Amino acid sequence: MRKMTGLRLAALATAALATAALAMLSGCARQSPGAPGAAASGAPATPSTAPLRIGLVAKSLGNGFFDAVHKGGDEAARELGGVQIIFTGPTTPTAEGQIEVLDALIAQHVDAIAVSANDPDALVPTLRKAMQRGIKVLSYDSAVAPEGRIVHLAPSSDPLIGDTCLQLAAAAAPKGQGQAAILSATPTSTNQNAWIGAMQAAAPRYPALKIIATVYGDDLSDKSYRETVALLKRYPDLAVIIAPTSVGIVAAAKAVEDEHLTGKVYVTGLGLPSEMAGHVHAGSVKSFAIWNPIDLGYSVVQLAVQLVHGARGGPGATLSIGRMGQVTFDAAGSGPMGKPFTYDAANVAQFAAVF
Ligand code: RAM
Repeated sequence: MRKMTGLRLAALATAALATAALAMLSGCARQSPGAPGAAASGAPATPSTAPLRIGLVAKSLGNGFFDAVHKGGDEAARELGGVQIIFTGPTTPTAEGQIEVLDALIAQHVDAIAVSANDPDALVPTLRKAMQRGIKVLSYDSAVAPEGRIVHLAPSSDPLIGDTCLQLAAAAAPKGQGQAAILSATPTSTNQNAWIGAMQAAAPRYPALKIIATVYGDDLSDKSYRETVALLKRYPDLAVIIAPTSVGIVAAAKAVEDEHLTGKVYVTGLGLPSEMAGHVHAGSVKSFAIWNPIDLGYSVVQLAVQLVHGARGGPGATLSIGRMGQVTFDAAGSGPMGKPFTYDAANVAQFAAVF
């Protein structure tokens, strides 16, 4: 458990750094002291034009996935010029924490808000208020319900992600069969719930795999670890744990290794190569998948800037996402970017250097 405490501390330290960055920026007229954990970055505007400000909101701070999203957002801001990214989020992944952060961004009159939602519905009234005040609102990664945003940028299609998770689980399970359990993020997280739904829909195609439980680690390392240990004790015949969360998958792999179950129970799901390489090497993980979160952050900032400049978003629209090409939004105003990519012992080290 010692290393988990370290992980948690690392998360808290990152949040503290973000808060320190806010303290340093609090003298700046553009930065509201009310924005918890906000850090502003991006290219300066020309002296005569105020920069366009985009609030890029994470499910929580201290999560490496969103740090990579931030990196991509900054890249788009540099490329476009005159765009300032205010990267922010609550310290833990709750809708209440995000509402506080969103209210602070509204008070600053930012030009656009892009949010990965901890709850599809709870943020809607606050985001509607933002839109009424002329702020362009988008969700990315984890969707807000259509009435609370103009468009949603999905990393990939939900059915494809669900099927990929089951494919990897079947490949990991000894002889492709046995009991599987899902370790998710928070119970209200839009993206994980959609992916779990997609796994359930795909399950008949993998009849040798039996999904016997779904538990929630809330995208907190220590809770995810404890939930995994409890699963391992409760289901001694468990063959695979599927964690469709970059926080949960690391904690689950660590728990399997600490419980000396490497080689008996395998962990798969969605994770960052930089955080997973050690676990692939240790043997608790054979393979896992993810899309590039840097590209996701880059693309959502590209979209936000176009909406601010008057582009029409919403159902049926096709918008440019810079070096990533274009995205077309479906009837619900949701647009997928690409396909998840699979990592294993052959390629994980190479990508670990990127995200
Ligand atoms: C976690 C978050 C995020 C998800 C990734 C895969 O970092 O829950 O929303 O997309 O995992």
